This record gives sequence, structure tokens and C-alpha cells, in this order.
Amino acid sequence: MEKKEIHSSSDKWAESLLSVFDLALENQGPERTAQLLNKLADRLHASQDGLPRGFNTPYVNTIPPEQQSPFPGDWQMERQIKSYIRWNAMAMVVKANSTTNVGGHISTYASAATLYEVGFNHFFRGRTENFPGDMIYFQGHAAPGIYARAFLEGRLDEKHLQNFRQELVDGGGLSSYPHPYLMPEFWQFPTVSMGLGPILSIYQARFNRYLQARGLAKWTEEPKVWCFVGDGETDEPETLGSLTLASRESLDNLVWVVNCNLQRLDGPVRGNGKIIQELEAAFLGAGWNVIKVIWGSDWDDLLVRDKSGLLVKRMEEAVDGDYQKYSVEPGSYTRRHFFGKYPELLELVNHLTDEQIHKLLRGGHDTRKVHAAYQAAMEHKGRPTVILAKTVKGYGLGEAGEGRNISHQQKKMNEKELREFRARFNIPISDDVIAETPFYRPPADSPETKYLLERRKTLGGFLPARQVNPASPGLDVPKLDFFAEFFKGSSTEVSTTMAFVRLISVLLRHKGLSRNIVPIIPDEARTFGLDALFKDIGIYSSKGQLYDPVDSQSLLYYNEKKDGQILEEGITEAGSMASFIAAGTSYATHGVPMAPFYIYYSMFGPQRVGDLFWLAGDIRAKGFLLGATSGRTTLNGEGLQHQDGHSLLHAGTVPTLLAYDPAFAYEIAVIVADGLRRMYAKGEDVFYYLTLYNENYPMPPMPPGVEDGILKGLYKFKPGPEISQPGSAGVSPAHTELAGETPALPGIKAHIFGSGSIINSALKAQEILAERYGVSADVWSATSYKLLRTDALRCKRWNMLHPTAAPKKSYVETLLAKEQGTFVAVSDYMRLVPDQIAPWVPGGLMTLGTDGFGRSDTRARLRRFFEVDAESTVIATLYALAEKGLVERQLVENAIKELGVDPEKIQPQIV
Ligand SMILES: Cc1ncc(C[n+]2csc(CCOP(=O)(O)OP(=O)(O)O)c2C)c(N)n1
Ligand SMILES: [Mg+2]
Repeated sequence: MEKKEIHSSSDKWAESLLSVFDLALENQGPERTAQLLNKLADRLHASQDGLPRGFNTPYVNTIPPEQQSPFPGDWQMERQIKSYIRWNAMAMVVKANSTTNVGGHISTYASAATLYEVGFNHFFRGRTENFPGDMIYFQGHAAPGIYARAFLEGRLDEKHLQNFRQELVDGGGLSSYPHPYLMPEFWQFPTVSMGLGPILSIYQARFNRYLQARGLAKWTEEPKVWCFVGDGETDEPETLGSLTLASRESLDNLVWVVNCNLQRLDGPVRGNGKIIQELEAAFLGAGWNVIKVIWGSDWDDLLVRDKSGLLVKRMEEAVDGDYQKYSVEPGSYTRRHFFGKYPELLELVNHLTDEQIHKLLRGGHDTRKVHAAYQAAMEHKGRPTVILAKTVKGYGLGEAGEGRNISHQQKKMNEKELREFRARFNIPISDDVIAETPFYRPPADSPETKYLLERRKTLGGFLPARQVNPASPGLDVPKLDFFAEFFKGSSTEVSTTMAFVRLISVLLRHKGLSRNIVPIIPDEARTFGLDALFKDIGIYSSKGQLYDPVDSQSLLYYNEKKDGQILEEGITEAGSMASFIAAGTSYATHGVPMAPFYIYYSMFGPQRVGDLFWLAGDIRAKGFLLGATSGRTTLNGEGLQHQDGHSLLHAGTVPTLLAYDPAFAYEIAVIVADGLRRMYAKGEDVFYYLTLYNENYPMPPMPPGVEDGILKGLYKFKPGPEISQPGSAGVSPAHTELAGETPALPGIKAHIFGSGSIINSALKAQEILAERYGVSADVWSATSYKLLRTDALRCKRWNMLHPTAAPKKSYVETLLAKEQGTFVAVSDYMRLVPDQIAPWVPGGLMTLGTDGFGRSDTRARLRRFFEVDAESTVIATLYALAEKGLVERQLVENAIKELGVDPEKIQPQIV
């Protein structure tokens, strides 16, 4: 009774406030009224310390029934089609797991079927001549449903479905998740590593605008980017991390649909709260247009009849853990626990049976509500839209997993459960075969098939579809002689980073290629000297430049332009990679090949965003990744978290990523020229990683005939001197300790592999070895241990499988076969990098590298510390010779003393 009184007095307050509001709205208009309300809210917050500011609207649908756009389709027909798809999606997984243990997911698609089907029947447009197609990021775990639809469309047959997750059987099968690498004509976007699809979609939508602004887009109507996201997936930092970019850039070409089935894998996403409300606040705060689709049409009538406002109050009180329970328990439970909390609400549902209460739909399962939300998203201008759709995980699975915590892992159904599923969705499968879960496809001339095909035809064709037009011209890439200036060398000291900056500015003048280059930088352009490009090609900004930059008088001012070419991403390596991927796949998504050059601190590459590197391989992105400030000792001063001595190992894990560690300007030119040729003229789906260093030294001219070696990973850069002076053949008198007194060792040969700027250690060691120890060491440039290893493994495997055939010899074996002496490698990377080729080096490989955490200090001290300086290289070479009995051990001992290396110094590697 007391409650009731409070309730009605608060009603009076509410009524009078609302009438003032109505008056204000009528007389002052919406904008003034909004200002007024904000002022009042400010006043409230100023007077009430700590009062939270709400970014939420009530827990009901954003679009009220009276504003809902009419549903243009045949509801019944679409329901039946969807039911068949549901059945086949389930059957694929159940079948696969009846004979194998390959896994699969039923319940993600079961919750999202309506969200997809409304899209397929009414919104997602396929590629046509003047339209690249809408770009749809499907939730990876919903793949069975997408395959099941393709089956109904006749794009896949029963054999495909039968071989779901069995790609290696004869004739091939379907990959578990969206992988363009594995199904290059079907999937466009890999999404199953959670959080990556969402961030990619934002940058994809922005990249589409970039292409358009630069006059490169080939469309008459702008495509939409749709991203389907799991509610659990929103916990990934990548998912929500770039939301403000989308609103800042007014990306109204972007629509997200968050499938809020309230569950992730282990249990509820927010058992004690409400994920939809939490996300609403986040998206509203980030400036998105938010459309909540919480309740199905059956609730409309209840909400209208509830004059007390108690229903909405109750909806807001219940937490997601409760809602999950309502989806599992019978209607009587919901009647008692949800409606039963207030007698008025019990009355409100008096006319409904328990069964009807149980079937009160959630918004995301209601075709009309979903359609209205999508339509509103289409029509919205100026901001990206997110649709927060409430669904039930495992919808339709009944006791087999609907709404249950185990639902995500559900892969099997017993006969009883199959019968229930069949009955619920009206699937024409007879009792005698149901236990085999046969697939069902309506006949080609059935109304369902005709309807489905007609819809797709009207919308421009099937999706998903990845199309690369083999006839479309690649890029007119520069020939090698275009880079002539880099082959001449330069006596001025420059770094490989500076050489690259020069190279990109030269490329930007190449007629065939310049417009297709996309320089991408996460706030380090000035560090790398790329700010020279600001003025020439400008920084892309959808708004142009609304201010006079402080440095406008200077040559290198921060020049933002509507058709700027540089993507200056700010401090986001994940975002920059997303841009790299959007640009690097433009040849497929847009039919417009683009060549991204993404330059960044190498330490913050694969170590930070390795999963995006991996994805770039999967999605068949092309382009160049440039890990600048690389090397554990070349980037001096910066210390442990900046000095990179391992990105080459990370990069080596991506099968299609060609990883290079060039030492000289001409090597960079040869690699980039060949990369451009392979990716953009030949059409190979590979991409490149090049380390760049910031140590300055003179760039030598290119020795003749080394191009092939540069590309394959190893070539002789500078042979050691002829040492003719006769000596004591490797015998070093124990008493000889002073420099210069050690006798020369004629005919003793060594080989030092160097990479990146640390090749200078090798070159200096070459001099010391010749001058002081009579050893002639050839210096080789090892541009890619990864490629050498791949080639060597290929040969070894072939030999193993063809044991009686003449064995093949790898490049590195052939190259080194005729060399005498011992082999040493020195690298600014971990020893594991050169160790990759050790099994194929005659007599083994002695490696020096930078294992361990970096330190802040000078280059010289760092190189001594990590034992990769010239002196350490000399010692290692002499030791390797001693190990082979080519010099005496005493000589090594002497050299250690002569060269001032402390044999008891700490080992940098922590073991
Ligand atoms: C980065 C990453 N971490 C973990 C997983 C494993 N995983 C697959 S599905 C899933 C739960 C997904 O929940 P949600 O996002 O709510 O999607 P739903 O299936 O409920 O639609 C998890 C943890 C993954 N695929 N990717
Ligand atoms: Mg979920």
C-alpha cells in the first residue's frame, strides 16, 4: 500500500514535469528544449556530488512501434527459409561430430539467424559492375549458418556440407570459419579471432571514404560495411577501442549489429548487469547512433497497456542473469518471477498462457523489428549505427542447449531433440531418417527457393563472395632500372630508414604507381623523416584542415587535406594494421589494387599486434610492412621496451610474409622492386616485412650480379683479402699477447654473415681478422634467413619423399658448397634468426645475436654487452676456427685479451 502511494505521488511529479517538457517542446522547439534539459542536468550534477551521469535510455526498443517502417517481405516465406537454414546449420555440425571430433558451433547462428536473414533478404547488396558489394563481417562462429544458406542458394552442395571442417578429405571441404586464405572465392573477411572483425570494419569503412576522396573508388553508390559482433566479443579491447574514429569520421557507411544473446562461452556476458545498457552508454558516449532491438512485437501490446510504467521498471530491474533464466525456464517461472514481482504486471499478462509467456519473443528474433532497425540504420545520416539486438543463445535448440551455459559447446543432439527441432521449425524430414540428420534443400522450383533467389538477384548477387578479377590490370610497377640511384651508393652517411624514405618519395613520382601508394604511419613520421611527405602528398582528413597549423610557415607543416594520401593514424598500431589490411585487400574488395607502406617502430609490430599480422596473411593482404628503429643495439638509448631483437622471428611465423633484414639502400630497392612486381604485376598473394635501422653509414654501390642473392636471402658482399704472407700455419705462440705480434695464418678462411646495420660489425671484423690474425674472412649479406630456411626445408622434404632420386640441393647449400673454412653469423636479432639455416651450413654455424632484454646505452656499449660488435665477431670467428682445429685455442685466448673483451662479463641472455 505504501509503495503504491509513493508510486502515485511520483507519478504526479512526473506528470507535471512532462507537461512542462511538452510545452517547452511545442513553443521552443527540440534544440532549445535539449539545451534547457542539459542545463538542468548540469545544475543537478553541480549540486549532487558523485551522481552518475546517465548515458542510457530506458530498456526498451529505440524505435517505437508507430515509427517502425513496414516490413516489405513475405514474412511466412522468410520464416520457412530461415528454418531450413537453421536445420542445415545444425545438421552440419551434428553430422560432422557423429563420425569425427572436428567440433563446430550451433548456438551462435541459432541466436543470429534472423539478424542475418533479414540482411540477406533485404539489405546486403552483392557486387555488380559499378558497385563493389556491401562488405559484411560475419561472426566467425556463425559460419555454419552462412554455409547452410549458400547450400539453399545452390552455391554449395551436400558434399560440401558433409565435409564441414574436413578440408583435407578428397574433394575438399568447408573451413571452420571465414578464411579467405582457405576459401578465396567465398569468404572476404576473417573474423574468428574476436575483436579483429570489429576494428577492421571501422577502418574498412574509413578506407572506403579515403578511396572515394582520392577519386579512386569505382562506384556510383557507396557500399555499406556491416559488422556482426558477439556481445562477449565486445570485451576485447580491439572491439571498442576505435569507436570514436568511426563517429569522428562520420562513417554512416558503417553498421554494427551486436548479437546480444547475453552469453559468451562459459556463461553470461554480464550476469549481474545488462550488456545492452552498458554498450548503449559506450556507443552513445562515443558518438554513434544506437538502435536497441530488445523486445519482439508481442511485447508492444503489453507496453502500451502498462500505464503504470511498472513493466519498463521491471525490465530495467532484471539483470541479464535473470533474462537468461527466463529463456530456459517454463513460462510459469517468468510469470512468477518476472511479472510476479508487481501485482499489476501479473494482471497485465493474465490473458496469456504460460506457453505464450515463454514464447514472448526477443527483439533480435523478430523479423519485423530487425528489419525496421536495419532500415533506420540505412537512412541514418552523419554517424555510424550500432544495433544492439537481444537474442537467445542456441535459440530453437530446446533442452539441447537453448540459453544454457553449455550452449556454446553444444555439438550433438539426440533423436528426441532432433524431432523437437524438426517440429518447431516445420522441416519436412521423415521419422525413419531423422536420426541421420539429413540435409534438407527445397526443390529448385519451390516457392522458397524461388523467393530466396529472386531476393538475391534483386540485391545484386550472392554473398559472401570474394572476387578478384583475373583480367583486371595489375599496376604498372617500376622496373629495376627505375631505382638506379640506389645502386650507385652514396658516400654521405645515411640509414636504411632514410634510404627507404628516399625510395618512397621516388616511387611517389612513378607514373604508374604513385596514386596507388598508401603511406601509413602511427604518429612517427617525424621520427623516420617521413614528414617530408606531408607537404607533397598531404595527410588524409575527411574534414580537410579547419585550422591554421602552428607550423604552417615551415616546409614540413602538418598538412591535412581532403584528398591527402598519407594515413596518419595516431598512436594505434592496431588501427594502422587495420588500415594496412583494408588497403592491402583493396584489389579484391574494390577491384582497385593499392600498395600500402606501413612504417612503424618494429618493436610495436607483431609483438603488439601479431594477430593482425597473422590475419593479414589469411585475408591475402598485399603491401609492405616496415619495421623501423629495429635492432636491439642499433636503437640505442631507448632500452628494454623499444629495442627489437625478435620481430623477425614473429614475422617468420606468418607463412606468406616475406621477411627481410636488409643492410644497404640497394638491397631495399631490389626487394621493393621485386615485391611490387610479384604482388601487383604477377598477382601473388604475399606481403613483405622489411626491417629498417637508424644508424648512418655510407651506402655502398651494388656489386654486380647480386640481385638474385638479395631476393633469395644471402650473397657474398665483400670477399676477404688474399693473405699470401707465410706464417706458422695457425700456431699461435702462447706468449704472444700484444696486438700485432700474432703471426699470420695463411690460407685460413672464414665467412661472416651479417644483416642490417650490424653488417658493419662483420666488415670491421673482416679487417681485424686480416690485419691482426691473418684470417681472410668473406662478408656475406644475409637478407633473409627465413627465405633460406623455407627453401632448404622444401628440398629436404622432397629428398625424404624421393629417397632414390638424385637429391635436390637448396640455394644455401649450393651457394656454400664450394666455400672453405668456417661460418659465423652476426645479427642485431636473436641467435634463433640466423640459427634457422644452421643445419645446411657446411660444418655448422656459429651465431652471435642479441638474446635478452635491451638496455639503454650507447650503440658501442650495447654491442659489446650483447657480443655483436666487431671484436666479439673476431673472437667468435677465431673460436669457430679453433673448434675445427684450424687455429690453436690459445690464439682465441690471446685475441680475447688483445681486443679487451672481459671473458667474465655477464651473459645478456637470461636463461
Ligand atoms: C581472440 C579470441 N579469444 C577467444 C576465442 C574463443 N571463443 C570463441 S567463441 C567464444 C565466445 C563468444 O561469445 P560471444 O562473443 O558472445 O558470441 P556468441 O557466440 O555468443 O554469439 C570464445 C571465447 C576466440 N575465438 N578469439
Ligand atoms: Mg554472446
